[in-house]
This record gives sequence, structure tokens and C-alpha cells, in this order.
Amino acid sequence: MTDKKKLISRRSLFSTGAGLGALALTTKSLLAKEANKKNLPPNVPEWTEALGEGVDANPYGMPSEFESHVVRRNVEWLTASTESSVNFTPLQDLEGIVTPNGLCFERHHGGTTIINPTDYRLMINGLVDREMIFTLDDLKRFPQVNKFYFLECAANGGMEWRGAQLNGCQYTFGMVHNVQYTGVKLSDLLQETGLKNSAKWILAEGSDSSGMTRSIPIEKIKDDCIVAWAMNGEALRPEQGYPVRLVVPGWEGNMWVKWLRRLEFGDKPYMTREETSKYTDLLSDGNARMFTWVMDAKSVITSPCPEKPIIHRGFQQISGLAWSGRGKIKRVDVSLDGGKNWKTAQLHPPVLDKSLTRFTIPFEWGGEELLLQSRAIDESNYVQPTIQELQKIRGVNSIYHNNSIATWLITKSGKVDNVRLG
Ligand SMILES: Nc1nc2c(c(=O)[nH]1)N[C@H]1C(S)=C(S)[C@@H](COP(=O)(O)O)O[C@H]1N2
Ligand SMILES: [Mo]
Repeated sequence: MTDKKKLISRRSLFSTGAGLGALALTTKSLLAKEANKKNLPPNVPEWTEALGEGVDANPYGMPSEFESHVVRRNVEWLTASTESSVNFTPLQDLEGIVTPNGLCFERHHGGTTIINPTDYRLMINGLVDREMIFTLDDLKRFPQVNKFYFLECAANGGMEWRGAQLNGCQYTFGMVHNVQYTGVKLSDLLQETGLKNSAKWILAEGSDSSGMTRSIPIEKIKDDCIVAWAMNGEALRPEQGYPVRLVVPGWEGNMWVKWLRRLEFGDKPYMTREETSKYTDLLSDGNARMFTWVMDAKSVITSPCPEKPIIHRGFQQISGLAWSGRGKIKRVDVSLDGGKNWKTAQLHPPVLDKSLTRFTIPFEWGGEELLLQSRAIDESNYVQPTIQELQKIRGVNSIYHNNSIATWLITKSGKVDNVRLG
């Protein structure tokens, strides 16, 4: 091998991520925490000299005490009361595409409802052949599906319509989670109840004190909606609607009714509070968009980000998440210069329908200022817009459906800020 060839093969090793261990030894961390020298090689560390905890110490396992910063967080001025509130998923601390159950953001309008599953019933009524009431055990007798889907609140990023406001990945993007649901397809339940030809809409009703009700068109119900009782392999968490929630893949989170109590079939939309005064988008001409169900393609760089400053010069990875309510993510582009030049990132399998998708792209940082952006393109060829493109059509009065490209300013010290360009 000539010297030149050697160099090329070494570089290509780095660009696939191999050989990083050796590299890490030669670059100095800018923010290195002091390690206890006693525990470092060649010494035998303290933890090797003592027995560990017994197997019964944690009947339900918890994360390491050193990960206690990885928690859901709320924003004080967005918190009217804890019962009608929202907290945010710490996306910046997560890897891959699965959101751990205890870190899924919560949005409830009447607090977390506690339901004994023995007392749980799901009622299906209205324009069906047979009105029926199901217990949880009844539901579990049906053929089941196991599917990963993202759930995003339509208000995710809603504070950023007029400018950059919250300096954090968690606060600007964290109203999204992605888990594997287990449940029964709603279309399978309908084989039991039958459906009248005049049935065109469904009213999904929660059993919490908020009176959460949404209308959903019959085509979506027949297509892919799930009545789910498990997330990531275990029962739903109380915060996520235990024992049963509705899963409405790719559509705004508000429709995913938790603590699901009743499904009524009707011939027109029910025009509930949540689809008239809320979850509509006021345009510049005074009209409001209504029934804006689909969550358009969106992406975020989770590292680096305001909570994850750059701590090394030299070779490293940009990592992020992309998702679309219209299907699979087809491509993600990353820009280091505020959208002038773009490079295609690597998508990490599995790349699933209406699910978070992990992307990474390697880069070298020499200590210069950067304007970091990511742009998602989905399988319908929809391209994630800039905020200016979005504002041209939708004005600045909306709260919901802000899926614009965000910009992280990397400063010379490695600090990262959420900024607005142009
Ligand atoms: N019954 C009921 N269902 C509900 C809500 C609620 O308050 N009550 N909140 C909705 C909203 S606005 C969102 S964004 C999602 C949030 O789901 P999560 O708490 O699992 O994140 O649930 C929806 N389903
Ligand atoms: Mo929401």
C-alpha cells in the first residue's frame, strides 16, 4: 500500500465511525470533568474491591443514579396548573429512536387519571349494527399489532412562531415521543360491532375530568388506528392513558385520546372544543385552518444542541431525529452554514412508517462559528420548510403545526444557542 492509499483508507475508517477510540485519546476534552485518580488505570478501582448490590435491590429497575439529570422538564410560564399542563421529553439525552416510558412527555388537560383495570370499559355506540361494551380482557382476545409510532403534540415548537424563545432542544422539540404500541386495530373491533353505511365520523371520548373529545374521519379509523394497552412491552403508564388509549398514527397528539372510554359513530364531525376553539390555526386574513390533522415532516439535531455543547475539537458526530406523519423519512440534509450548503446524513435502520428516525453525520470542528440546521424529506417528497416559507402561508398567529427548520448557533467556545435567521 502506498502512503497515499493508507491515508485514504484511514480517513474512510473515520468517516464510518471506526477507530474513534484511538482518536478520542489524542483530542483533549474542552470541558473534562476531574476523575478520581485512585480509580484510573493502572490502579484497581474502588468498585472492583467491594461486592455489588443483590439482585433484589430493585424489583422494578431504575436508571443509574448518575443519570438523574435525564428527566422530563416543564417551563414555568407554560404551566397554568400541574393538572392542565405539559412537560417535555429530554430528546438531547436519548439515543436511537425509542423513548423510554418514564421519559415520554405528558400533556393532560385534567391531570393523570387513575383507573383500576377491573373497572375499565370501552363502549362503542352510534351508527353501528350492535352497540357493545368491552372489558380490557375482551380487547386482549383480538388479534394484536405491535407498531412503533411517534406522537407529537400539535403545539410542539409553538412558542417559536415569531422568533427563537426557548434555549433548549428539550423545550423547543420535546413534545414528541416514540414507543412501540401493542393493541388491537380499531377496524378489527368494528368487525364485531358492524358499521352502518351512514357512519362517516367517530367521536373518541376520554374518561378523565377534561372531557377530551375529538372527531376522526372513518377512513383514518379503518386505515391504521389502534386501541392500545401497552407501550414498549409493558402496560401503558398512567400518564399515557392506562389502561387504554387511542393511537392515531401520524396525526396530531390531541386526537390520541387517553383513558379511552367511548367511541361513537356519527355521520358528521362533532365540532368539539378541541377542534374549534383549540387546535385550529388562525391565518393572517382572519380565517382559521381547521382539521389540520397530519403532522408534517420535521427534524431536530439533538447533539450538539443548547443542552449539549461541543466539548471536543476535531472529529465527531452530529446526531438527530426526523419524523413525518405522511410516512417514512426518505432523506435528511444537514447544513453547517445556515442553509447555504447541505450534505445528506446517514439514516439508521429501522426507518419506519410514521416513526422517529435517527440520523447522524460525521464532521470536524476547528473551533469556528457554525449555523447548524437539519431538513427532513419524507417519502411523499414533502420538504421541511424554513420558518419564512411557513410564515408566508400561515402568518405568525398560529400556535400549532410549526415544523420549520431550526438553527443552532455553535459559538467559538462550543456553546450552542437557539437562534432565528433572517
Ligand atoms: N383523555 C385525554 N386524552 C388526551 C389528553 C387529555 O388531556 N386527556 N391530551 C391530549 C394531548 S393535547 C396530547 S398532545 C396527547 C399527549 O399524550 P402523552 O401525554 O402520552 O404525551 O394526549 C392527548 N390525549
Ligand atoms: Mo397536544
